[in-house]
Amino acid sequence: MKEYRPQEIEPKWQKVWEEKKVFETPQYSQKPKYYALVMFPYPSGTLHVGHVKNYTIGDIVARYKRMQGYNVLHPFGYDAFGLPAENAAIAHKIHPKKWTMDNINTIRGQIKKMGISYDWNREVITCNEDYYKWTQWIFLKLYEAGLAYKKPGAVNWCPSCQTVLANEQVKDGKCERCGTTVTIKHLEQWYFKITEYAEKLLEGLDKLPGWPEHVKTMQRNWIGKSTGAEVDFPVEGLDKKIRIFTTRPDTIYGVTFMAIAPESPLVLELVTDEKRKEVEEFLAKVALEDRFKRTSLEAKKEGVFLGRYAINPLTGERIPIYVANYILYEYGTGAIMAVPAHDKRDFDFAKAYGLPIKQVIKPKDGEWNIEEAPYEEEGIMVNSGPFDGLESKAGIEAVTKYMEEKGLGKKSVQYKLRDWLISRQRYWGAPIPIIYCDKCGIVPVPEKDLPVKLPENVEFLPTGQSPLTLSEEFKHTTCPKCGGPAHREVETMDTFVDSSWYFLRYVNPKLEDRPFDTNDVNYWLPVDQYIGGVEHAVLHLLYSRFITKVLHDLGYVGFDEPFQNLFTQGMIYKDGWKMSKSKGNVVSPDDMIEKYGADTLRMYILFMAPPEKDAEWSDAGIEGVHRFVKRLWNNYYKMLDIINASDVEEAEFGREEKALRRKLHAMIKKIKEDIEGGFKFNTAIAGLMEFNNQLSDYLESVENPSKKLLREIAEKISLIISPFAPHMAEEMWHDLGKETLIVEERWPDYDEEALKEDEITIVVQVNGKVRGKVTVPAGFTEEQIKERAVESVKKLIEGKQLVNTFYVPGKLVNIVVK
Ligand code: ANZ
Ligand code: ZN
Repeated sequence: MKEYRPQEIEPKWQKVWEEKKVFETPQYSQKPKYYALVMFPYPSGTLHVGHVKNYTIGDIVARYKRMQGYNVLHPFGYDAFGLPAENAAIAHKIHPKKWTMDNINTIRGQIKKMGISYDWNREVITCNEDYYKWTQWIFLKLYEAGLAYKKPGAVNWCPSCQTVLANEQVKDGKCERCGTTVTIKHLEQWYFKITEYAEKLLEGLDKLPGWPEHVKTMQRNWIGKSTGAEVDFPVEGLDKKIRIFTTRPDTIYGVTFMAIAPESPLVLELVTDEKRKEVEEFLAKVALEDRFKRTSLEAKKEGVFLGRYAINPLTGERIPIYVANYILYEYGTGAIMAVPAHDKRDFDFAKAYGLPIKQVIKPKDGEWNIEEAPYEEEGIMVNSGPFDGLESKAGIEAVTKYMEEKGLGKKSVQYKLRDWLISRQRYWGAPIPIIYCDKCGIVPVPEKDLPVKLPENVEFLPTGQSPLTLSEEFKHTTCPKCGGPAHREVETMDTFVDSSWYFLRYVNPKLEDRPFDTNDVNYWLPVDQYIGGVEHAVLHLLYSRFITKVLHDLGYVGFDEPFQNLFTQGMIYKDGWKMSKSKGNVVSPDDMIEKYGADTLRMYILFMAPPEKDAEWSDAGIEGVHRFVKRLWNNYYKMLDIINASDVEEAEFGREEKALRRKLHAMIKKIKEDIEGGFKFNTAIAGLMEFNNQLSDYLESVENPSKKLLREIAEKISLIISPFAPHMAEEMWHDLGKETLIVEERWPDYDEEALKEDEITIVVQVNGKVRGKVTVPAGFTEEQIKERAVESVKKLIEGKQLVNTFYVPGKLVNIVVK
């Protein structure tokens, strides 16, 4: 019998697929389209099995859909700009481009050995000029639309990465990439106005039933929409007003102080002379503190009285004004009306500074001791003059309406989302296509002058400034408007800009005069299935949606959501840790392929856990799957031996054959449902394992196996496993005598008829007299048949004692009663 040698058959079939160009996707086809996309990697080294999981899942989807008659687009590329390349340049004196391209070559080789069905003609590399030219074009389009602008301000600075970070790249006050505590710097930087799309980005989520709920929730929370009111509190004795934002206008009768953010210019405008020194000292102290810690819910509440009072516009009460550390300057209006009875932070502050706590909302039922804890829920308004008795919701409306009528305030919607800071003080990114001219000011680079190329010979030094700053050749240019001397923007774009549109470029990767063709992208997009890590929930996935919506509104694409369905896969751990070079716990796909073959590795990755769950790598686990793969192979070639033996007679289907055929079709049904019902590849493979055992039993126990049945099983098995273990499937199919490639065949459907169990009808006698009939599955045991027979005559024998039952196989049951 033929031995299983993955090291021979895998490269062989990979070559055939390549030569026959089977994975090259026609731009248009009669078949329905299907765009299967995996998040492209950052080429920072070699891939480990965790990365490969992503591509394996994508490949199952792509191959399965292809075998269901779809025109499948399944491309691959590299998110090739970014810091690690530049850090490697500084550390090893190797140019970022060389470092990146070397890594890409390694990764490409690794993936090809996995047998992933990519259309390699569509490979996209974001650091290539023919790509970043169009990233710059997108910048210009946003600039023209007023959606890219430059402003000074406090920005997040990573001292280790030596560059600014977008808010989305700061996790719990730390750099998302390197974990260093983020500090604040004051810089003039470029932003994309993603806030203008806050509402559209929220609304769009409701049209994405194919996204996991938790990812949508993360995006909703990140956008952070709050509805409430802005109210003006006049300052006593000054011709000034403090504007606040509140989500709880129903609590306005409970305001006992006001609080302003330390960064607000209002603080120094309002403070009295007596209090000035104390306040200035407080501001100096806060300025040194970590902004993220300072405003966290748990942080100690601190502040200083400004010596000044405001007037509550509804009650006319005098309200002391404080500067307080827990107020964010960038949110709402940077000032609040404080209601300690109903807000925890205000409560803590009031307790610390001995300020009154006045209850104005009470629970619908029961009492609440407001001195002990704030009551933060909605309830019934009390101590609120004409509004007493209203429920919070109605109260919010009534108070807001009243204020609007009196010109005291107005309804307001606020978002937590901030504009996307896209400048980076680094070399290895797409240069921002902007020129500064002393005469003309900010001048965008004309489209015809794109790309603004990165100069090759620059020095890489960890200075905190872009190396482009030091490149005279790059910096000096002429103004496109007036022709006078001018200089270029020396900062580059966040790499998340590169990855916010790569899925469009795959459609027309070689187009020279446009980033993509509108008709072509309208045909291929939205992406039918996107697969990647959940860590991008509010980064890449939000930015891509934003850029798509902008391109849609500018008329370049006809759809406004890029990804119809999203699947987030779990990670692979080793020895309880995320795989990383520094932990030394990386499992390399190359080693596994050498040892077991790519088909085993693919099967193991899919079998180890539900693909959305994190899973722990186990050497014993892959061993086990490898043994299964070999058993399956052996059964297959045992079947082929029987099928091809001339001295074996064709036998009729007996009971065993019918039962095995039923199991075959039940398995096809199960695997189909597992795949289509949501990526249940692990149970699909378990189903295959179970069937393989049943097949073994049959082959071992039956003397004269049916050739016809074995031929059907062999055919179906190879087709079924083709998306999972494509090389082995191809080899089996070929050895079965087929002249086509299995990848171009249809995935099998199950035979509804075969699923039906055979039935037999049994006569039921009581004390020897015929009393009826029962129909039971042919596979029933004697015990089961007798049980059914007794059940069918239950009424007749009620109250009598059952003495015995006799069974004449396939014919009758006689029940003896007294
Ligand atoms: C009075 C009040 C009474 C409030 C009450 C809450 C409960 P979200 O849901 O996050 O939008 N706030 C407003 N601007 C702030 C800022 N810049 N820094 C810190 N806190 C700020 O929260 C809105 C609420 O957070 C606002 O409603 C305000 O406090 C506070 F029983 O106003 B509230
Ligand atoms: Zn000029």
